[in-house]
Amino acid sequence: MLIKTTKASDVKPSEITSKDAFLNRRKFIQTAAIVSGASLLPPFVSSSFAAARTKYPNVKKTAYGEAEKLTTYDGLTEYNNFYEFGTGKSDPSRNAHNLKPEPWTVEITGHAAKTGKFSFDDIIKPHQLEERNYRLRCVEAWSMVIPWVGIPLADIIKRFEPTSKAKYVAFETLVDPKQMPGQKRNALDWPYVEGLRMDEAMNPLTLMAVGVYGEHMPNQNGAPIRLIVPWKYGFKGIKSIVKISFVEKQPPATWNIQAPREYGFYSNVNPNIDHPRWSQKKERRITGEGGLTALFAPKIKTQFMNGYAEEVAALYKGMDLKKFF
Ligand SMILES: Nc1nc2c(c(=O)[nH]1)N[C@H]1C(S)=C(S)[C@@H](COP(=O)(O)O)O[C@H]1N2
Ligand SMILES: [Mo]
Repeated sequence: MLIKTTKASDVKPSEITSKDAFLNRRKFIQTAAIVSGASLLPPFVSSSFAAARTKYPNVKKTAYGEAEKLTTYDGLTEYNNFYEFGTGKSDPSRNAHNLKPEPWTVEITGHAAKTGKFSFDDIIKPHQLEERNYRLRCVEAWSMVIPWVGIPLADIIKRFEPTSKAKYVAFETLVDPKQMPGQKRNALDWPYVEGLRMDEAMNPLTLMAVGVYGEHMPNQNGAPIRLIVPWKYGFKGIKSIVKISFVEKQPPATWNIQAPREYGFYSNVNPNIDHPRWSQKKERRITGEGGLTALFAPKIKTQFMNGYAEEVAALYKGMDLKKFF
């Protein structure tokens, strides 16, 4: 999805090479740690590779995706898109230790009875956390299955009592180049922004995710709180959210304003509508096993609405999906 820096398409061989180099280096460092003792290692090693992992005490299991083969924890934390930490797939896992997800504040603004600044705990405390396995289909034609921990966005939204003027919900990611070193360059216009129509935001599938595998969200996956809209391309799932606004007009969305011919506002997963530079008919599932990368996994068919059409197709009834892509 690199637009400003190169004309490159989805997954570049150079990224795979650097990923392999990274994994080999990591193995070397782990071995070195066992041999020599961690205290001899440079400080970045402990902070980026031994990030503290914290379990949530009370997560309700659900039936969502229970039959799916999950992407491993290593897979979903070592192959990421999070341009705030660099544009390479392994940049987030290397650089996201700079992010401080605690304390965290989310500002709620716009057309709602209750607005203001809320701590992460204020946002999540009143709710039961759920585990849901969702398919994540990146627009670059790779996919994962991730056991998210989260809360239906609808339940959170209701507490702020949006008014009838609130037709859309807009989201913003943190801007702080000290914590997000990728923001020192203008690979994208910061902040990363996204938006949903109100009925999409209120759909029971839409999740505010705060973790994976029963644990707090890894920094590179968007700690401490990020959006998951499983029937849309992965880039709609904006990470490390600091602002939620209830607005009247369709809000800007980062990839849509960056390259409007390539990425629509809706961005529903649709194998029948190719990206101008590549097909969307198939995808490579990244399981994380055997050091699999997007280049080497076998291709599988991409499902209409990522397989969630039964739950969400009604949202787009009467709309020309070629026009509103
Ligand atoms: N703020 C922000 N959110 C983001 C991105 C990003 O670069 N910045 N990348 C998006 C893309 S393209 C994808 S595919 C998903 C990847 O989520 P994951 O790393 O948790 O798998 O995050 C999305 N959210
Ligand atoms: Mo993506």
